[in-house]
Amino acid sequence: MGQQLPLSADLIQDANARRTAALQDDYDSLGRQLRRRGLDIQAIEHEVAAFSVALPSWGAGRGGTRFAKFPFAGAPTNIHEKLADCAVVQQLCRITPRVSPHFPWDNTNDYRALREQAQSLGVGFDAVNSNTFQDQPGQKHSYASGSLTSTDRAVREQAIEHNLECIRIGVQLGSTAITVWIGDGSNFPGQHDLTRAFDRYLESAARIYGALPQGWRMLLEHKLYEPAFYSTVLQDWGSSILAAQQLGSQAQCLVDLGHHAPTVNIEQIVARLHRFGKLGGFHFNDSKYGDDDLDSGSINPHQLFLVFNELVEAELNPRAGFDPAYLIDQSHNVTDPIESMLSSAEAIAGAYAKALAVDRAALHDAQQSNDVMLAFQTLRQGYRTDVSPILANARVRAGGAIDTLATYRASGWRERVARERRLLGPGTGIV
Ligand code: PSV
Ligand code: MN
Repeated sequence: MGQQLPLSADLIQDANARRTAALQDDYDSLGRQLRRRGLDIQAIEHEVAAFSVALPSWGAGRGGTRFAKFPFAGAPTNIHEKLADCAVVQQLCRITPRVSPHFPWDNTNDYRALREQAQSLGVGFDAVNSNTFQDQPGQKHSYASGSLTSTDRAVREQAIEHNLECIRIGVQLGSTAITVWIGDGSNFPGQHDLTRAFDRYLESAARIYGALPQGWRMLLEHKLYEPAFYSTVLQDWGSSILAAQQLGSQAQCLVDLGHHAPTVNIEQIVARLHRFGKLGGFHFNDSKYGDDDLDSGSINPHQLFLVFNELVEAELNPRAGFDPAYLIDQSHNVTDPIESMLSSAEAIAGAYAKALAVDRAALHDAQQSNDVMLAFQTLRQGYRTDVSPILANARVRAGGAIDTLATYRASGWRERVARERRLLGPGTGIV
């Protein structure tokens, strides 16, 4: 099947033509600046061009909060329309070539056809996500008292079977990983036997792990709290790595940036997980208080940079199985989700480019000689670098837009699909 990308290539080219001279000017100036620091702009651009982050199918819609969901004209109403919106993001920014589906939200009756549709739109599929944190219409057993960790064997079996079904769908879509996040936990002290609940998690997770096809990974996602507010069964990276170690080499830990207490040093968690070969992937978002919903890099871009600083170190010192799956996971409440995903992809790639703009040799020397201020300033110099010309140049070379937001708005995509798609009503939010 041939490719039929959602936006016209001429539109992108015309929009770029008006901005090419300014970009070249900025790129040359940054190149000179980096050269004075002993860094090669083309080498950094090369790394950035090889970088990609997946899009969440659920991020194409307005996730809302637990209080409300505000509908907007042209919102996608099914996985096919979500794919089309994600393809718009990819066509403009060229670093989001995969979509991560979530089941049963993205259920459809022909996954072969879905895969073909994705291919023709210029995208593929990333990790599949299971959902045992909600009851579905017609479901036999409720997850009100837990899923993989329920005290009721029949509930656990149902939750396990759903995960196995996700793997089977994933095989058809060309995925090679399943991300398992459960909402299981307790709201009252005494409600759960904390040890036995974790035992049941390990037992259920082992059944899912046992069904992994060759070359697949199982990514375990921990979360401090919510929807359970006293304890969650997989609450932190400690529980996560213990489970991943017990399950085996195909199990790794997934770090969702919003799933930690506000002052936790996430970059150090990244370093620890990597040290033991258990850093499986990321869900990128940002958080001001305790949410996991805000756009990546919108609140604490410095933290994002420090995470990527550890990832660049990890690339230089890879451990067996190091191949982190990067995914945006955020809930867009008030923006056009395409605009949020474009902005987030840029923030994430930008944090990576800034980490690449650190003079590593100088940093390591300063660390080794305990020159505290020089180490700090060397790192800070990378963070201060305006890497946007590198990102824009990499986009253009791959066929994307210099100014993704302006080009998207000029395309009239949302207005066009608003005429074609049925309007979703207001609703309650997602987790
Ligand atoms: C839970 O808060 C989470 O981060 C998990 O990754 C879910 O699958 C996702 O959000 C979507 O609700
Ligand atoms: Mn997540």
